[in-house]
Amino acid sequence: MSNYYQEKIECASREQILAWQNERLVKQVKNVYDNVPYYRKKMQENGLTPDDIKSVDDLHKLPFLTKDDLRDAYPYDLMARPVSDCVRIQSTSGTTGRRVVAFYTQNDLDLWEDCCARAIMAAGGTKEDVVHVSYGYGLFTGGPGLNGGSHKVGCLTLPMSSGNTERQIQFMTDLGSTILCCTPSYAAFLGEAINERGMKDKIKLKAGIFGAEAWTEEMRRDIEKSLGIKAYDIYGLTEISGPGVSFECSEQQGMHINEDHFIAEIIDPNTGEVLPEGEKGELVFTSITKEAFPLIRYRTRDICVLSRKKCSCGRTHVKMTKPMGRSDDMLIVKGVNVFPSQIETVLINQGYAANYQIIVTRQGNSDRIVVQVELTPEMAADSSFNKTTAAKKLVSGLKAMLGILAEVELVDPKTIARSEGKAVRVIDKRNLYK
Ligand code: DLL
Repeated sequence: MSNYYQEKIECASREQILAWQNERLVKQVKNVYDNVPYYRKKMQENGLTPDDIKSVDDLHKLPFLTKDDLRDAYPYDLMARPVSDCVRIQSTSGTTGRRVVAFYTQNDLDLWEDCCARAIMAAGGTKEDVVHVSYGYGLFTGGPGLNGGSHKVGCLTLPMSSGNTERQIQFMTDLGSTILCCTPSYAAFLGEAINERGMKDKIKLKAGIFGAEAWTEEMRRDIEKSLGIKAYDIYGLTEISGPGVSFECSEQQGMHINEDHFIAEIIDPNTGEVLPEGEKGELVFTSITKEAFPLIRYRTRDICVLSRKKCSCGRTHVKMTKPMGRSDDMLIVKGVNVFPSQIETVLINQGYAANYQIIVTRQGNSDRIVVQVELTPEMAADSSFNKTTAAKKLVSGLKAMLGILAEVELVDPKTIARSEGKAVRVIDKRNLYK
């Protein structure tokens, strides 16, 4: 068995974890102040210098970073190291306007892979395992992260990437894959495909590490049943490194956050006030060991609860619940981050008004997104207006903007209900957050 499991770190006392965090935070704040003009300016605007931050207790004084900051600073202005020190970028699944690019030094990659290795070990992985990675490879962090973690544990690693179900099943049976890493929706799909082909007896899977999108306990049970495995949740985001920011252990009750690398806070999304442990709010991370792209108090927009209740696995790092929703309007559809504003941009560019509704459903295990768009009164009155051609043009504009296929339904003017308050743009029927 690999001795990769970092017991001294993962089961350290609270005092030890705090000591690491205090020391690393002070160093990191000085680092960004000295090397990231964008953040230095933010600190100065708040009347702060690095001397004001002496321990984690002072963290709340520091300004937040948001996705808007990342966009303003795109691509290089939040880097704390020169490009020559960096060896990799990864990027979110968003599109041009919203794309987030994160940078890594070799050491950053090493620590990120450590986090993913911890997740694999927590799911029972050892060097005897055959790890089947069906997260996408490339800019998305899923494939590269779990791939690196699997190497660290010493597992035979199958860099499958997503898609091509026949090949997935063939490799899985021929090579005896024991741990599957992919999105929960793809795991459910593979489960169905394997059962449809009567191949369940031929697979040796024992565990799965699934994340990157919201999934329910019901979905977990379905996947566990259809693949005959134990299914573990894994959470992360590109900005903070990728998968492995937190992961589930054998208790399957919340995900341990790698507190030696990331300080987690829960805030009230409306006021920014830090909430006590156990309260529901927006998760905020400070990366205290990142070299190239260290983010201080980054607002994830994910809503969850933190808990320091003793865990039966022995790990002492704080646990987060599954995300219970988002404090912004981002949707994750077919694994891709979608903002209603992107859809609106396409509509406006093609001459429509902002009267639309986005309906997301799940059929079997695939997401379906339908955009209902009102014709303008001029379009409706114009006898030469061709609805089929117009809808096709919208579909292709949306494909270019979102990178996924969205269906379009053109409806008559004034048929989409107007709301008296905030417009209800999104109807998400998937009920993923419970
Ligand atoms: O999804 C990183 C990742 C890859 C995580 C593979 C786990 C496995 P992004 O594309 O930047 O990164 O998307 C990050 O996805 O803020 C959450 O809203 C959502 N998310 C990630 N993991 C989970 C999860 C990757 N386990 C955004 N449950 C995050 C629910 C999740 N939502």
